Amino acid sequence: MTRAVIGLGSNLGDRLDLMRSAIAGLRSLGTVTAVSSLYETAPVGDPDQGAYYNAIVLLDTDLPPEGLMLELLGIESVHRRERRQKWAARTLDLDLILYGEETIATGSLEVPHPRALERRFVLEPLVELLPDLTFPDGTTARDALGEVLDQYVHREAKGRWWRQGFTERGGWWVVGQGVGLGAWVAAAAMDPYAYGNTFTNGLGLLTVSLGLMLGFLAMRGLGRRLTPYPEPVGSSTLVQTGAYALARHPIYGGVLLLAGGASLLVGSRLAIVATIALGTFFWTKAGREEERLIRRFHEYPAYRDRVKWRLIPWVL
Ligand code: PH2
Ligand code: MG
Ligand code: MG
Repeated sequence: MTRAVIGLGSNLGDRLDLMRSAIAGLRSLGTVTAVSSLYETAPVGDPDQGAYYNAIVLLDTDLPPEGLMLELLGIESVHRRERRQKWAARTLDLDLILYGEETIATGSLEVPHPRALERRFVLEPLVELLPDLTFPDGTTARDALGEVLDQYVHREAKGRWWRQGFTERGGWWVVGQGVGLGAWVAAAAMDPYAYGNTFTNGLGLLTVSLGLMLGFLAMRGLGRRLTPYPEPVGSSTLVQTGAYALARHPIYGGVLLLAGGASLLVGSRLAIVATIALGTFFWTKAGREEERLIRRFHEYPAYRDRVKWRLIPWVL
């Protein structure tokens, strides 16, 4: 694990939303251990552009510096960054400021960032997070900051400004999912008309096993990309293998099989009704998610043509 220092900047479009979405993307590259306050800063370089939002993120990552840089470029391009000319206004700029204690100078990558020590919009949030930081050449960030106080920065927001809002994280869809699962548990636990025989028990056990298998495989395939609602951010790729080669939303499918099988095992008709309701809900939620995924992954329509089943292979 190496601690990387990443600088974020945005001066076009919905700046706050872009910064939040970028941080959500960074979380797929390692562990975000700290996020600075949000600063509004006067443009450095070409003065003929709007004010920036800037912030610093600390990321513990296993990616090598070149790999990390490629991922940062990937996140930029997802956010419609166009490289028309150097220092022009940009929707999102992600700069690798420091990578551990390393000094790197290859054709495409220079670390520490060559202009970091001259820019208050980098140094101010950096000193906020790491007051005693020293650069590999021996300069302390605090001393460097003392030299650039003529540049304008204003702390716009501190605290958890970077948390994505209710809607971005799924909003009522995620709440509804919790309610649906709770309703199923209540139905299974309270149903007075329990029944059961060897056939339904056997079928129940088989279905539960298939559900666990599908859900487990899918979660393992997603790894840290697993979220309650797919966030169309980051440079992460579309998972199309494993359980995702069988169904497009295999976790929902797994949960449905589990609920259906357990309903049979418990012998609850009420729980079977709740399972059908849950299935309808997952079907609709997955459809909404696909609209987001299509916008994020241009290969999604081809994937959908290839993988027919939305929730459960060969069934739904
Ligand atoms: N980035 C630039 C050029 N100028 N000015 C501010 N205030 N903030 C930036 O992030 C910034 C800039 C090139 O990357
Ligand atoms: Mg920059
Ligand atoms: Mg850059």
